[in-house]
Amino acid sequence: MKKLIRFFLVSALVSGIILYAISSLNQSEGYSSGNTLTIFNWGDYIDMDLVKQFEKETGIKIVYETFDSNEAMMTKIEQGGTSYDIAVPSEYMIDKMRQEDLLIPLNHNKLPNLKYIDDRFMDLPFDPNNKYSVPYFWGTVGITYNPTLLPNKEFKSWHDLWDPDLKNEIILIDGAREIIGMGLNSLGYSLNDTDPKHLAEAYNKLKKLTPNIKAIVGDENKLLMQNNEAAVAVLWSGDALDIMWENEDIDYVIPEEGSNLWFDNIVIPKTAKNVEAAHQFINFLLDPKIAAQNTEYVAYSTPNKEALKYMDPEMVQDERFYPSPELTDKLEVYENLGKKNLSIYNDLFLEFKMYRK
Ligand code: N2P
Repeated sequence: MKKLIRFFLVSALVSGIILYAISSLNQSEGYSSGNTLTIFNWGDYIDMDLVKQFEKETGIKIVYETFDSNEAMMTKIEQGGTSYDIAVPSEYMIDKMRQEDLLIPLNHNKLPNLKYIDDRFMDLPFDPNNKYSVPYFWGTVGITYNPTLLPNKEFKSWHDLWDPDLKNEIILIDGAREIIGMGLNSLGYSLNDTDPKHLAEAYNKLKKLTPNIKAIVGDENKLLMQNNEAAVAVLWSGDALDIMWENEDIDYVIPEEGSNLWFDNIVIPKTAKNVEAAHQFINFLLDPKIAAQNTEYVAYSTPNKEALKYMDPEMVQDERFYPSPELTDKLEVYENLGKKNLSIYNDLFLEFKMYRK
C-alpha cells in the first residue's frame, strides 16, 4: 500500500514538474493562451510572412479571419460571436461604426509610427483626428481590361462597358456601393446619391448590363483575369495591379465620368479582448520597412510616405495606382448615407444579382 502511495506521489510530482516546464516554455515563447490577437481583414490583404514575424517577435499568437465586403464585416461584428481585436473597414463604415459606438478610441502614445503617414490621409471627415482609425491602404475603383483579348476596344468611360460586343466578358466586384455607385456614375450622378428616382434609373441601367456580365465575384476576379477567362473587370485598383503583375497585357483605367476614392483604415472594435496587442500590431504595420514589404505584397497603395522610399520606384511612380492629388480630388469618397439608405443600396444590389440569375 505504502509503495502504491509513494508511486502516486512521485508520479504526481513528476507530472507537475513536466506541466510546469511546458507552461513556462510556452510563456517564454509567449504562447500563453491569454496572449492572442484576433484579426478581421479583407481577403488577400496582408503579407502573411509579416503576421508570422510579429508572432515571433512578440510571442503574441494571431488568429486571422477574412471578409470580402464592409457589409459582411459589419454583420459579423454586430452579431458578436467572435471578439475581434482588429478590423479593417472602409471610410463610410468607420463613420457608421463610430456613430454606433462600436469602436475603441486609439491611444496615439502607443502608435509612435503614426508619424510616417502622409498628412493627406490623416484627419479625414469620417474620423476626425484619427480618434478611432489608422490608415492602412487606399485606392480607387476602375476598369481593368485585356487589350490582347479585345484588340479594337478602348476603355475610357463607364459607358464602354455597355458595348454589345462585350457579351459575357465582364466581371464585377461583389460590392453594393461599388456597383450601384458605378450605375449612378455612368448616368452622371454622384455615387452618394440617395434620390429614389436616380437610384431606380441606375438600377435599370445596370439591368441592361446583364448580358455582358460573366460573374459577380470577390477575390476570384484576379484568377479569372490572369487566366484570360474574362477580358474586363470592374474592381479595386490594387487587385488590378496584382493581376497586371501576373499578366502584363492588362491595363487599368479610372473612368472619365469619375469614380470612387476609398480608404481602408485599421480600427479596434469595442469587443476587443487584447487592446494592448492590437496597438502593438498596428504600430508594427506602420513601421516604414514593414509597410513597404506589405505594400509590395498586397499591391494596394500605401498611405505611409516613409515606406515609399523602400519600394520599387516603378510602382510608386505609376500614376494609375498613385494618382496625383489633382486627380484624387476629382474622385468621390463614399459617405455614410445612414442606415436606411445603406440598406436601400444593399437591397438594390441584391435584387440586381437575383435578376441576373
Ligand atoms: C483586398 C480588398 C481591398 C478592399 N482584396 C478594398 N476596400
